[in-house]
Amino acid sequence: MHVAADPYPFAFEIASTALLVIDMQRDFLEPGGFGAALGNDVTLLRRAIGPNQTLLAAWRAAAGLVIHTREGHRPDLADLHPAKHRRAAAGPRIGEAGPMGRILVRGEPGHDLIADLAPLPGEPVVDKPGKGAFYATDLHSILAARGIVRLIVTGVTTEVCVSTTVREANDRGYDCLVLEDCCGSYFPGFHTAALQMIAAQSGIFGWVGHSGALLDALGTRQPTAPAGGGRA
Ligand code: TIU
Repeated sequence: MHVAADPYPFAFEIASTALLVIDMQRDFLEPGGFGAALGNDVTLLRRAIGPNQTLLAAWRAAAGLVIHTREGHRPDLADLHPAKHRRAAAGPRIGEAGPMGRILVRGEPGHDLIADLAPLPGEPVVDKPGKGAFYATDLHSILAARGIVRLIVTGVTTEVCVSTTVREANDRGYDCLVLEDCCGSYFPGFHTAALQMIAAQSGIFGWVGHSGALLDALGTRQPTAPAGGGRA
C-alpha cells in the first residue's frame, strides 16, 4: 500500500504499521486547561481533533494497531528531572495545582486524553515522562512484540513531542509518516518548520503527508456530497 507524501510515497502494510497518537491530552487541548492558562490559543491544536477522529475510525476499521501516549509524571514526581522542573518555572510548575488538577501528573483530569479521542479497550496507552515517546517507556518493546516497523504519527505539539518522537523512532529504525492535518502547535510557524525538517534532505527523519491521502490508500475516504445535496 502507498500513501502520497513528501518527499515520495510512503509504502506500508497495515500489519506492520502502528498509528501513534501523541499526547492528545486535556491539559494541552481544552480551553480550561494548562496550555490555555499559559496564554496559548488551543484552537490551533483543536483543529487536529476532527481529522484524528476520522483517521482513528478508518485505521481501527482496517484492524490497524493504535497506540496513544500521554506526557506526565508520577504523583511523587520522582521521575521529574530537576532540569525539566526548573525550566517550567515561567508559569505554574509541573506538579502544582492547575485548572484541571496537578499539572502533568498521572491520574489527574488534565493529564487524561480528550474524550473525542478516547482509547478503545486493548489499545496501549504509553505514559512518558519526556517529550519523546521512546525515552523511559516500553514503547519500543510493545512495537517489537507486534512486528511493527513503521509508524503513522499524529498529535501535539508538532515541534515538541511529535518531532522528538519521530527523531527517536528514526534512530531506532522505524519509518515514520507524519500527518500534517492531524498535528498541531501553538506556534503555526513552528508547525510548518517542524514538518519541513522531517521531509527535507530526502526524508531525513521520515515522510509528511495528509490524512486524506491515507484514507484514500485505505479506501475509506467518503466522496464529497454533490453541491445542493439533491438526488438524481
Ligand atoms: N506533548 C508536548 O508537545 N508537550 C509540550 O510540552 N509541548 C509544548 O509545545 N509545550
